[in-house]
Amino acid sequence: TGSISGGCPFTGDGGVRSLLGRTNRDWWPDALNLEILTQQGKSADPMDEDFDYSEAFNTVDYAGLKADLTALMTDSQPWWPADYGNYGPFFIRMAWHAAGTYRTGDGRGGSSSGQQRFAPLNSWPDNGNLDKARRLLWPIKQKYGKNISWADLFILTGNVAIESMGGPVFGFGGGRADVYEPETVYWGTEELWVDQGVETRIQPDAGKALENPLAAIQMGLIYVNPEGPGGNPDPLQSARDMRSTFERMAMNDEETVALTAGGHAFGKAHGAKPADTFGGAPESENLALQGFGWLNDEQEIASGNITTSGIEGAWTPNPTQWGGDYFRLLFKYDFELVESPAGAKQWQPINPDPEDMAPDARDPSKKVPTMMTTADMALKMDPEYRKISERFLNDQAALDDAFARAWFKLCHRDMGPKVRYLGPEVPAEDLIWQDPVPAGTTPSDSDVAAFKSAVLDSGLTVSQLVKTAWASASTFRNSDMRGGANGARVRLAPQKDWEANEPAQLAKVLSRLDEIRGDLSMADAIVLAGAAAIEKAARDGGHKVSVNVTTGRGDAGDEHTDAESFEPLEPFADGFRNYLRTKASVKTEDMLVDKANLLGLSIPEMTALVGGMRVLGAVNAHPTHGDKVGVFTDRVGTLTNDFFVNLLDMGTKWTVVDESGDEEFVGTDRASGAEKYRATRTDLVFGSNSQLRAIAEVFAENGGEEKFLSTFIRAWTKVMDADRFDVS
Ligand code: HEB
Repeated sequence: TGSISGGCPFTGDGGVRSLLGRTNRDWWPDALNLEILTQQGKSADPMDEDFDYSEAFNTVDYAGLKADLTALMTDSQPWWPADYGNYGPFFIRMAWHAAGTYRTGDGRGGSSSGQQRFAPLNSWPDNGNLDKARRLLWPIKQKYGKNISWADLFILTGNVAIESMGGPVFGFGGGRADVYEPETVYWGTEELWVDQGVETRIQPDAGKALENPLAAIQMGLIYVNPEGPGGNPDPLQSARDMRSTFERMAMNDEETVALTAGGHAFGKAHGAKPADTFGGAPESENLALQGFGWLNDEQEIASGNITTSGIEGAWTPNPTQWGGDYFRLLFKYDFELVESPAGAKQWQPINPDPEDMAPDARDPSKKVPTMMTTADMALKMDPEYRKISERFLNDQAALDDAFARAWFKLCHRDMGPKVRYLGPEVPAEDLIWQDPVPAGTTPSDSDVAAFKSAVLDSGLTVSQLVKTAWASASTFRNSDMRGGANGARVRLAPQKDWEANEPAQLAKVLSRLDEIRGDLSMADAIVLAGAAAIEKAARDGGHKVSVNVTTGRGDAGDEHTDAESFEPLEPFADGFRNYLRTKASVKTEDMLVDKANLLGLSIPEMTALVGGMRVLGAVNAHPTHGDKVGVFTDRVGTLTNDFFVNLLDMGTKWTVVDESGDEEFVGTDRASGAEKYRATRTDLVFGSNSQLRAIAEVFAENGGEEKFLSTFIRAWTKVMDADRFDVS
């Protein structure tokens, strides 16, 4: 395989599904419904509108915070006593699970907004008992208040835990602002979860591969099942699953081995008893438990009978000390398959030497056997993983470096460009996965004006200029803050060759812009050319507008670009340009909404952009109907509200022309029967869906053209500048 993209993000087996699969409402139909209070644009966020988390973070007493966190590690609480008197390992698992939901397919998940506080993640079986880890942190969160977000605190606490146990750390960047409601993310369609016997998603024999963008093999897991696929203790199959899931997390083999072995240098697994003493998950709302779930039996907790995963035991004899014991034991011993007291399958060293036994978590004078999970055994049994593991076994410094870097990447992968990182521990080194862009220079107003007029004399059409600017900027996704116009990576592989970007035409436009750009960066030239085209198009419609985009972008080169890592950003559908590569398992209009969400657009903004780009002729050529699909105007290239006026006109009758695909429509004159327009689902949904139709009406009615224009320009500018974290 090798590629991290792995095809269309929305292909699954089943038939057409909703964009979100199952949601909190399906899993907890009885949970308190607060959604009605967030209607009519009311926000769930308690912070003032002008609250700026970066400003707040920059005032935090960082050294004091770290000292408090270090002290917390060994401040054992009676309601959840620390194993070995040290919460460090527990907090590392908390941080890892906060970050580990990240997936490259749509950039969603990850640690950047503190989602572990909310359903479904707070209740995923794999996050078992992490409710207690978060609660242990509350006094520190309370003390530092709005100056440290939960999202930052989860990761920083993981870092401090590693440091406090002698582990290597590469750095920390703050800047993850909390949100106050669960994010709607596609987690899958399955009704059951991993603890209810749901099928595993990777089954090569049954022709089943991991559906994109999902990155876990069963509903309710962060990644793989520790006991092996579907509970089958086969290390090689486990390796196969680790490879696919960690690849979706942007991790290669070396990073996967370093992370897993490095993580399991610390702590233990918990499987003291069968899980029948468990209560429901936190979201099941047992009010007396105040947000706690799972294990809450005080007696069991006090006596150390803790069950989380069901697997029991530590990986090493020194579970609160960084070192090379994990690999030493993995290679020193043969392992036999055993069952934990909770009934989980795990691997135990055969005839361990006494010094290779682990201390009991509550009674250091007692020695207990160490263990490996089936997933750990994969690091020894899979030939590729084994090569890496053997290297780390013999070179501790290499493991230190690989673990520190991979951990840093894991925890920062979804934060976007490095300029977004805050605090005194941001590493100076630029890392390729940060998609670095060399600094640009800001052109003078007169240079901008001169370039804009040169663009209009360049022979390039409004449609070409708008499409090129869109191709450049619209890769942005606010899920992991990647993509966007800065760097002008639309000139580079793989973007320049994406079908959605119409490569031959794109190349022509880019080379013409290159000829006339003078001292401007290509990145600025592309965006300014789009702005010039829109201003002209509005002028031609009798409106004087200015499209005020930022400038000062830099140009990235191939040396700044991990081309493969950009593959998941390729659009398989882009309703804004009426582009659909292949019909997917979700409705085409769902994919438009998904893209609008990743671009941070509101419903009116999405609507205005679609209608505007249609009349500007900024649509992709349709395989059979050319470049007229959705272009409901006879003034192509003029910025008008024609799309909406003509869409809502009862004089046109619409019929579907590809019954099977339900994707293509023809609009005929109701009286004469003559063909007037061609359309796709993403065109007609604006007349068919009642909410979108209500917006279309606002844009089509008397006086609505101004409203349309201002909304279009606001939305356009938002997309063009979406990645300008370097300017405020
Ligand atoms: Fe881990 C723990 C699995 C990766 C870190 N883990 C754990 C457990 C399990 C696991 C089952 C137990 C839980 C309980 O408590 O019971 N992992 C796993 C798997 C994987 C992993 C399957 C994939 C392959 N880890 C990982 C990583 C990291 C980690 C990557 C980081 C880096 N873990 C961890 C820790 C711990 C764990 C630290 C401990 C915790 C405590 O102690 O509490």
